Amino acid sequence: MQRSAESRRCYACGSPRLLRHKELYKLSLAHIDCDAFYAAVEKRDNPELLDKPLIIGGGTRGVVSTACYLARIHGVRSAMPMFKALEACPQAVVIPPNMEKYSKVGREVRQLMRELTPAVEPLSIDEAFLDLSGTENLHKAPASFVLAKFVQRIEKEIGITISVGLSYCKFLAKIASDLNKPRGFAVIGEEEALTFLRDKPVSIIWGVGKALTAKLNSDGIRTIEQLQSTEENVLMKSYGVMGQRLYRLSRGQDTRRVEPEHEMKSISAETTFNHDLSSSDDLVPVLRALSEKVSHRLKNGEIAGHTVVLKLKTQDFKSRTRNRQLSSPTQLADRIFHTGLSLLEKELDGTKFRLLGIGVSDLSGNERADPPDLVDIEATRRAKAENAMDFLRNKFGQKAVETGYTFGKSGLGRPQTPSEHVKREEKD
Ligand code: DCP
Ligand code: MG
Repeated sequence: MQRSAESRRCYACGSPRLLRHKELYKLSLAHIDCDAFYAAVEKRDNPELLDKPLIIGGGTRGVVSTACYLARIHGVRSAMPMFKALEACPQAVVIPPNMEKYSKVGREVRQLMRELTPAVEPLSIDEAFLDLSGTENLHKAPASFVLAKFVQRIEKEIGITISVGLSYCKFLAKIASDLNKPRGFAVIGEEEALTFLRDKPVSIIWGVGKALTAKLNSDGIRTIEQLQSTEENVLMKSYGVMGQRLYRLSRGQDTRRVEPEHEMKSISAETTFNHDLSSSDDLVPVLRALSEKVSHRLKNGEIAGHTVVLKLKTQDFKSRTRNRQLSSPTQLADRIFHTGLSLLEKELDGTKFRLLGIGVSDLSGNERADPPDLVDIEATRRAKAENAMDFLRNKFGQKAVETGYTFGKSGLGRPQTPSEHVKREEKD
């Protein structure tokens, strides 16, 4: 970006990469994608890897998850079988993926994105659309400047690089972010959209996968220019609803809005019984199994809930919901279960129940979850035991360890698979 033709560096962000564009002050829809994401995180954490070709992959799937740009020079690509990748680049360092670490970094990047605008729509672990329209007053700068600064911030604070595509619609912003990777910053304006798209293959159109590309090709349509010169009704006759999309996108017309991520409000699991149940003997093992399910979801998502919610439905379809706030957020099956149990015990008066559910709400990250309980030594001991069980389950599978509550029960009150489900309620 530059103010005058003589500038050697952008006056706003200091970058030596100058960029000029007629619509630079007007465009505000961005797509951001991290470069060689998993590999970049590993290089950040081990500088010895910086100048080495790096492949993240292997493990049980035996394929490449990603490769750094050095390894890509040798032809290594995502989803390639590992043996082929090593044939292409025998000197590559191979590291198995550490998903927990990458999810954390992905979350940190999204968090910083949300400081630019609330309109952030994540598409995957390392990419998102951002709508920066209307944020000029807040930032005292147009979107393009804000994004250029953001690139620097991510490099400095997170230690990885990103590529930015800036346009007026989702379709072209996503294409743009891929144009100059890595550390790319590409702009596609409204005026140039038609010419930009003209010679591109039809396969770059959003929703045109292998099958449709093959069909279009066999109908003699290879480039977007050919779609641009075809009438809408003709395309619709041949390709149905997709024909309309082909017509519009080939002309750079895309009105899809950036839909901010709906944050989760609660996580719960519930089950409807085949036969209505009323006794503690039948209900408690179900409660335990459901608590473990909820806990598993929380641990996987690195989230915690501050309030435990018990849900019951009586034989005559009346709902009962009981809540209890905890002293600290939890992810532990043990805490969810014991809190749920004390709520459940008050309801056991002979009433027959057709449904039991347990969950947590007031969700947050897991940073402050489950501090050691100095008062209840037993609870701390059980928490330690649960962590040990998690370790074994991660190593040997979910069914490797069962607790006394669920082990060897008749199965009568156990969740009945068809109706059992885990719910993620979305915030509106
Ligand atoms: N990924 C994977 N298997 C694939 C594709 C991707 O496991 N077939 C993982 C690894 C990537 C991450 O998802 O690091 C993000 O996917 P991208 O397609 O954005 O690829 P990269 O970020 O690795 O590279 P690029 O710079 O091309 O975006
Ligand atoms: Mg990426």
